[in-house]
Amino acid sequence: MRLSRYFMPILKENPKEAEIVSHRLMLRAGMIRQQSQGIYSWLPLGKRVLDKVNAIIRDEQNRAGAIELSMPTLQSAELWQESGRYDAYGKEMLRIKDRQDRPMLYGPTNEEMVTDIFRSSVKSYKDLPLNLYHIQLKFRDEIRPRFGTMRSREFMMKDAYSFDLTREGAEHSYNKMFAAYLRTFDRLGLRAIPMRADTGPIGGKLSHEFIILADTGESEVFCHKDFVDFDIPGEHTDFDSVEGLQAIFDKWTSLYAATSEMHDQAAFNAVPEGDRLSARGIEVGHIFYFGTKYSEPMGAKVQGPDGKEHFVHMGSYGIGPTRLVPAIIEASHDDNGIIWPASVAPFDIVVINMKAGDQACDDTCELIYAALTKAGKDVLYDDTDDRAGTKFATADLIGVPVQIIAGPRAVANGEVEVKDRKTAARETMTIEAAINRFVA
Ligand code: 5CA
Repeated sequence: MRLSRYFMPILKENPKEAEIVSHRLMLRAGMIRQQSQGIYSWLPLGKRVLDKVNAIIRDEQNRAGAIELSMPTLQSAELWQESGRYDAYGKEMLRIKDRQDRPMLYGPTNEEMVTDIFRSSVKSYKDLPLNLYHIQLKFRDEIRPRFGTMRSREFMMKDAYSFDLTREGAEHSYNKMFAAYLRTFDRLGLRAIPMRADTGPIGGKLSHEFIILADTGESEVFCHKDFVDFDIPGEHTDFDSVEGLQAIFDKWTSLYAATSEMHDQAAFNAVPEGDRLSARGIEVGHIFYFGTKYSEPMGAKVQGPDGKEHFVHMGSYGIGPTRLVPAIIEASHDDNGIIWPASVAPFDIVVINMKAGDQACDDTCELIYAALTKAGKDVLYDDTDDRAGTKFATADLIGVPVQIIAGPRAVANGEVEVKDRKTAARETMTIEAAINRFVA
């Protein structure tokens, strides 16, 4: 992508409305724009990051055996009247009427709709277990939308829904998502700790929130500090192994970890004082097991091996991609801007032409840009005629992991500089060496 032809509206000034660093940096880097309170457009740079986050989420959902579909944002009120949640959900639900005066709503979550899909076609235990997910916009009319896309009214959610014949089966489904979440957040460059949590309007007795420790987090959390160094389940984890996944779950729940709603001070006091971590955190995921809470009122049942009908046991599993992007920034930035983990960076490399219009600089940059693009890298080429200082500041602000800098003096020697955004280490090398480093 040539910067001169791209749309990346950088802000020079610090936006006054942003209270936390991630919101400030997302606005300054031209990633998002607020359209009305708590409702955002994702501008091209932000969209690239969001897509990369979603690709990792999708990859790990698929690995764990979940199957992607797509459900609409608008739902009929009837389904919610069946489950009994239509009145209970309260003011957070945006209620709408269509031209025939039929009550509709903008979905805050999809338990009812997915249960309706399930009951219309699954009739036998032989079709279980089943886990269906989608990545779709949701709307919750939050009282206090704030911190940009961290807590917005319209937001994106990956929501998965599992169906099993028995409670034991449902626990295995829960453990699959538990392990998939550990892997997902790790690949996003984050350390997320599962904590016992309040189930709120989704219901059920068992749930875990996945929390990233951050000073700007909205949740108050308490946990054993060893979680910070626990091993993440590997790429070859067998998601069909009941014992294997139970062992992962048991290990990751063996020490104290709870959000403030579930906090038990006496149990926390039993943790040796030096091992106690009492901090603030960002909830990036939440998983639930709620048994037959929706299947019973909505009549979602299958025939079991005993020939009888059984209401299915369900769980639901949410991740907030539009919250994850600012959460990653909270965890990884410096005074100059964002520092993206390579896995979600909007571009892999930025090529900075320090003197656009100078034939040697232009030729060198074109050569590098073409070679790296051909090798499958996402390359941003800063071919604008801005001052070098402005270009460096922009490259640091948008946090691309590698900068290849071509200035007239180095280029005259057949060389460029390669700068690592995170460490700020700079290396001078031949043009060929710079290309070869990234065309492995
Ligand atoms: N149906 C269940 C799981 S599929 C559910 O709705 N769970 S939830 O309410 O906990 O939301 C799941 C995730 O969505 C949260 O962990 C959070 O990451 C994200 N999320 C929830 N509300 C917001 C919001 N207002 N802004 C941004 N992300 C949000």
